[in-house]
Amino acid sequence: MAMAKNEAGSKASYLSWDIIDGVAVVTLDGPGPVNTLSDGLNADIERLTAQVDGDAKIRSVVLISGKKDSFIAGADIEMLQKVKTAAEGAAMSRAGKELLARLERSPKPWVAAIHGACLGGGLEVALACQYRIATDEKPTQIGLPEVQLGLLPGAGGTQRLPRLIGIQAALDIILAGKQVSGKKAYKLGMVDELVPRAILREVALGRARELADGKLRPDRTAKKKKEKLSPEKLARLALEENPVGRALLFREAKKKLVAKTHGHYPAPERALEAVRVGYEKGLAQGHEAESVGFGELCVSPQSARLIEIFFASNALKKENGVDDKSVKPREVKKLGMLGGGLMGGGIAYVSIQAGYPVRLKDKDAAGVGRGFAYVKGILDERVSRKRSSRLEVDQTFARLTGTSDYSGLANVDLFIEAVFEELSVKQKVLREVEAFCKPEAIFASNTSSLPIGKIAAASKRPENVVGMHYFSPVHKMPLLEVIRHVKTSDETVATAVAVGKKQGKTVIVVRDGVGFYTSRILAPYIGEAGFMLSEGAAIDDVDRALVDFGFPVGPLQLLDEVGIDIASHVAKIMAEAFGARMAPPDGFGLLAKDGRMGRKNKKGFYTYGEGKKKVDETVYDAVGGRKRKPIDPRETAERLALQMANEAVHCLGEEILRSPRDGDVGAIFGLGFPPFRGGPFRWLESLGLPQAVRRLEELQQKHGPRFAPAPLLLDRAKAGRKFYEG
Ligand code: 3H9
Repeated sequence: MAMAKNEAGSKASYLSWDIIDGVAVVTLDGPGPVNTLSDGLNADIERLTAQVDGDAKIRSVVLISGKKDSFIAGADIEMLQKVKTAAEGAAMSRAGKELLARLERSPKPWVAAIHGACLGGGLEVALACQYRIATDEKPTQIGLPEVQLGLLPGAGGTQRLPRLIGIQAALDIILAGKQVSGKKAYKLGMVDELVPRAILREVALGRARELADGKLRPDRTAKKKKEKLSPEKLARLALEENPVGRALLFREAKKKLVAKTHGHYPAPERALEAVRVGYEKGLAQGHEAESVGFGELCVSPQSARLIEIFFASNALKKENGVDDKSVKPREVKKLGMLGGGLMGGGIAYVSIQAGYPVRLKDKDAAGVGRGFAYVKGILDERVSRKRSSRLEVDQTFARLTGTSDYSGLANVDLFIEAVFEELSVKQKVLREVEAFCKPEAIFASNTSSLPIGKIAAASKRPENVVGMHYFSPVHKMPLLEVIRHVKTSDETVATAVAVGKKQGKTVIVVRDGVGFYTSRILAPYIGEAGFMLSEGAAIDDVDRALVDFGFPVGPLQLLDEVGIDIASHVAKIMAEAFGARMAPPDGFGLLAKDGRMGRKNKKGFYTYGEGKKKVDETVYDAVGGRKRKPIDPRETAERLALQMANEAVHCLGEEILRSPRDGDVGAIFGLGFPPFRGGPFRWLESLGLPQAVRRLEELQQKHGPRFAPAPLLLDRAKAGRKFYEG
């Protein structure tokens, strides 16, 4: 396709354009690493629309990004953080919509040429265009993630998306804050065409011309949509086409939502409401419900907390994990995985997925085989869920080799051990590795509680020894806790952090100590659940109270998942280290003794036979008998959460943690602390530190010294200071 030469051009600060053959090709390229909808870009688009409308030479428009991998990543989140009132937020939403309505109604067709992140307000811009083309490449992610920030799509997304792809399909995206690939977006009808990046601009230019000439009329009728749908989806669509069916659909969606959010997350509920109003009362009212909802959510505490977490995890992505920013990680070309159990297999998987060749060692061929089978199982699931092609997973799997002796491990740069949680076993493995490995090789221990310094005591090169505490299941859990003992070198820490980030983890670095950070704050929380049982509470009542507080599962259910045997092993280590503060309640310690291990042997706090999971009443025989007493759920949740948060403050005071931010991220990403509460430190701040001290002291009076407020909490409360300052 021959291109006419640039006829006119302009450069504003956020975009520039060339007019080619009557098409204004607009390149979005604002300051900063990604394009965002900021006051600056909005003003430039406004000027551009006026120019397009008034310039007879322009017949259509292409919007394309000048950034490497982002089209538009949504509204500028920092700008949203500055919104002071709901009215201001709603006005911002209305102004954005007015602008987009001008594109939508323009007689000159607008084409969105999408490569990279096309999220939130970015997708809303694309939805207002008359035609959308996306690349079929990895960086292209299209979606409406607003609810993950405690917001709703405020620039028309709740109205335009359902009308484009159907209500249920749109709700799947809006209510979960989902992002999909270019290919999936095409399948869903969110974009009209899918092309390789190399020809994106050219194809977009061609389509813009065809649209202007009336030669291209995208057919998005229901009939056209139906051609692509499975019988099941057709039935769903039929439901959407009449008011009774729609009412049913909205009712079901609301029920499902509330069951999931327990009413803690107003954003998806407001988004659902806006979609419903748009169908039941018409577009104008739907848009208005969206704007009002957006404004209110902008100033909600839930959104403030979720946005803080977004920025906290972004900041962690850029850090090397040590105070000296100039420290560089060592190059890791090959990884050695010692132990092929659940953890070892999981770590091997995330490592080969990150591109590392991994040699997996276990004590015999059967152990190696188990590790391989575990990795293969996860890869096969990716294929069946259409996340990867067979070719891709075969190539990934080829990076894994195995051995039952130490052959093929001499050139390994980083060893990660995940053998039995026993100091002597870990030290033995360390000594064996050091007998043959390169002097600069790093030895990382995946332990959840054993002090790294004690493991490193067996080492000739303790500066190369570090902890890498992964969470189970490794391929799903987002956190990695890197632990440095007194002699670990900065370079070793930075290397462990860099590897963890490459494995896709959010990484916090903590100082060595029994239980480090996450296991340490989990112990008194779980222990308190045990005390509740000893006082006569029912298992399911305690679990429900914490789920209602916002945890994904209750503490006793969590124990069943982790393994009661493993937890009681860790609890013993904790009680030895911290004394009375972490001593388990009477009877609780006996539970592991009669082979009660949790889900893995179908014998825990619950029974896991056929049918519905049920409380195993025989547990009560060890903790005061089967007659149980009702509890106050709010008080219960507060009591357990305060145990966790108070211990987190101990960790900050003892400099186990480097910052409250790391403590909040660690508790949310590692233990499921409710994200909308912002983590233990933000939660304590939201209670007010003097009030938190008062509550702890009341609980101390009632239940004993384990509730004594941490010294740092007392200091901060007394001084009228917070954890996050400045
Ligand atoms: C919205 O759109 C509301 C509308 O519906 C209504 C309007 C009326 N704002 O993550 P990275 C920064 S709500 C400000 O490291 P990656 C980020 O902080 C918004 N800044 O890169 C970082 O800055 P720095 C809905 C943003 O490649 C840098 O860009 N949109 C924004 O791993 C690089 O980011 C979202 O929720 C933003 N919107 O991932 C999308 N986006 O270098 C949020 C990015 O100074 N963004 N930054 O630390 C993301 O999910 C990822 O950043 C993205 C890139 C996938 C885009």
